[in-house]
Amino acid sequence: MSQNSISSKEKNWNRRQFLKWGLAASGVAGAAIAVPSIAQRLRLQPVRIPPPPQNIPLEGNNFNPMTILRDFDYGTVKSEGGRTVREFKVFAESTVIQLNSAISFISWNLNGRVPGPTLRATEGDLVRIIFDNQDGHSHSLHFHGTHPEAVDGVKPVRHGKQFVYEFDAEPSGVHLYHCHIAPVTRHISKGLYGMFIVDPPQGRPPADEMVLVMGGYDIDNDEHNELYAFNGLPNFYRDYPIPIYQNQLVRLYVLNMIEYDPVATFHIHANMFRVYRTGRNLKPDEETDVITMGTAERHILEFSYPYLGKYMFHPHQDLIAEHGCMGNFEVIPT
Ligand SMILES: [Cu+2]
Repeated sequence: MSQNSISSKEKNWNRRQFLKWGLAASGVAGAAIAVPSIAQRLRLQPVRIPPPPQNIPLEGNNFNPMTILRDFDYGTVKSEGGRTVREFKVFAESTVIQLNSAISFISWNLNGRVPGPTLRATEGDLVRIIFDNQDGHSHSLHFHGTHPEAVDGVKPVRHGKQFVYEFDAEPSGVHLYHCHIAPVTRHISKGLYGMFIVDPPQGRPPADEMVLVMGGYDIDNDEHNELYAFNGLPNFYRDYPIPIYQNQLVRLYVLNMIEYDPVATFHIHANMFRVYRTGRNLKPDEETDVITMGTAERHILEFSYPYLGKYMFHPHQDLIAEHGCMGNFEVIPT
């Protein structure tokens, strides 16, 4: 959208946001010419999502992190007693994941992928998760958010059994679910976790939305991680950068599910992001370029890239990054 087509009202609003978010760090002189580019960043253009790269070799895996990235499971929608019900089917099983050319790993996972499906509802919906444990071990699904004890998911669901978790989707924000059977460290690090997004009733502004879940793999059962990954496979987005369009608002739902390490940070190169902590607010809490997350912490991060090129993202504990938690955005022209 050209500068001329932005109304004066929008210009004023953009300027207020611009000042509020402290984006004028480059100085007053920069602010005068920066307004149109900030306006571009502020959703005044339609959302454009690049087509995913084709012909990515799966190396023997039956899931693709490039698909997981923008894959949201809204469930089967029904209306019961005048309210919206979202029914999700989740099954646990064991599968071998090829973590790299040398290391294969027996994962315990949900719906055949690590992380499990990104379940998504709107605040106030009734969610019904039909959990089918097809794995040889007992597992459960424990959701974060507000719900009664009976569906808190700490009781084992034995091999071959089903359990139905049903509760109101609340509160809005970005949450998670994971197996809660002891030792939880092992059940989680084997791959039994996923994201649970509860959208606010009014929604969020249009954006290129994507999910990044950080996980660790304890290959030799020594309670230390030897490998790490975004969305299941180490170094996948390092080797296959995520395409995003220049000046397109990106909304990143990021979750730290790394066991055995107390915290992981998340950092993007050559840019800043706005942080919506736990996705609980429609206004940003801060702007930064690195955020620290303990295990199970999650946030919404928003940003857009003004310059073309390839930019890294990774935890700034570089040991974690160097062992698989490394990726790139490829900023391409619209
Ligand atoms: Cu389990």
